[in-house]
Amino acid sequence: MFECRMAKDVKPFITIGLIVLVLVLVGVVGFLISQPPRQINLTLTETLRKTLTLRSVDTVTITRTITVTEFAPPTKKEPAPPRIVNLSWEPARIVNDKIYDIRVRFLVIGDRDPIVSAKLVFKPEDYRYFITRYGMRPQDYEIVFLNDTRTIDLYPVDGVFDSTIEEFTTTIQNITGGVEYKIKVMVKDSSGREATTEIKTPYIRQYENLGKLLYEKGVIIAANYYPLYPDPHPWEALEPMAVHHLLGKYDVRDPIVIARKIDMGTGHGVNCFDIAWHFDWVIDKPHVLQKIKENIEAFLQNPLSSQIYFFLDYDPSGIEGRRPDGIWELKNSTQWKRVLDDIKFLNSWGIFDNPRYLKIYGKPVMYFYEAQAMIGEVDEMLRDVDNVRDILWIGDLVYTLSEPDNETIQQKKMLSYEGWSDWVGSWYIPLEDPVNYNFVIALERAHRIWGGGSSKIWNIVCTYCDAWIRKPKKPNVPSSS
Ligand SMILES: [Ca+2]
Repeated sequence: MFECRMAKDVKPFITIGLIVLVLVLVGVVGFLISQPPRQINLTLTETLRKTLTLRSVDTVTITRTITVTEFAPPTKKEPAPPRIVNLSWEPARIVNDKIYDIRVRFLVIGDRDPIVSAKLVFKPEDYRYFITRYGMRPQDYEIVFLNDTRTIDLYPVDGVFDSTIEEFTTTIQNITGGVEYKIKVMVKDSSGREATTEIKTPYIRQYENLGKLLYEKGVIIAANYYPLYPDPHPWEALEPMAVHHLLGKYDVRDPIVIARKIDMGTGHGVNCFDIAWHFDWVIDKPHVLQKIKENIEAFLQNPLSSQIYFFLDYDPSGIEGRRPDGIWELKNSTQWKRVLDDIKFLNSWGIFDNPRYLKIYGKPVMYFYEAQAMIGEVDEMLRDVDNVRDILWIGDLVYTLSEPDNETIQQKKMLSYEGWSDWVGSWYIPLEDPVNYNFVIALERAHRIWGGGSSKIWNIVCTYCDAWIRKPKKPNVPSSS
């Protein structure tokens, strides 16, 4: 009874005490919630969760526990590898368009530890697709693309590896060229963390531009350039070929092929490409002509094309009325309508106005293939062409083997053009002495006869052609040869 009485007396106090305790605990939890998360004592949170069974408090506790986990003090962060910044190059020595030396610069920024090493690898771009795609012979690869690879240990500009930030610069000298180069940089910090970055140069010439030097001296040397292969003209159509192209059966649109041609040509004195425009196998095939146009445009878009001149070679196969003996006797303008259409097309294309199109006396030059087969109203035809565009025509007139037995006719032909050529292809015609063995004598004889006593001439050599320009009408162009 006493115990019951005691319990009865004490019960209200216990109830009040429990309520007070719950309120205090709720207040404590509320206080904790209002505090910055990292100040919460995890042990206290766990204690509260174990002590209290009230669902509402338990929920609050769990919520805070998750929050505490999110905002817990960060674990120690692993430093990042160093960063390579502003890797760049610039030419340091250029002679006649050839870059011999380049200067490379970059900055390295370490995250925590000092930089302890830096290395640079300078190596040619890989062009082994010439072997797989063009059929270049593997043994020719390193004959064409010389393996000029350098590995250079670098030291900071301030001389010491002692900082998280180091600057580097180096000069690569006497570059072989003939390729694009990769410049790869590798750096390391004192904890062994590494970083690598790579850039690529444009095509760097192998040879100095000797063609430019000759042009400046008034000598123009041209080589034929065929914008045909393999589309629209497959290489296979040329088989069997007596020679291997070092580059294989290349694509004339390939920028490396174009750069190699310009580099090798100008490096050996050529300063002009005589681009074959028109051939009898593309007559009346507009899509083929369009392809040739695109191939020429690929040439003109190449960065090296600004280091050489060019002009177009014109094939007159579209002229009507050719006789069985191969002669075109021009009698009326309907026969040369095709020539006018072609020149109109070229003029509207804008090709003559390209700054690298060869001009003599301010006129765009064209080579008139088979001019020696034209008789009759040649002057009238060329006058009609002049009304579309004033062209300086080099007539394909004189063959080394030609006998000038009718000089009157030949001299009249010459007067129709502002220049004429001696096609020296006869040297490979399988004839006996004297022409085949005394080619130079035969050539000099032809020049003496056909040169007509020109004193100041342009001398344009087009592979198998010597082109002669009559005595300049104006003295404002290079005229010595
Ligand atoms: Ca330093």
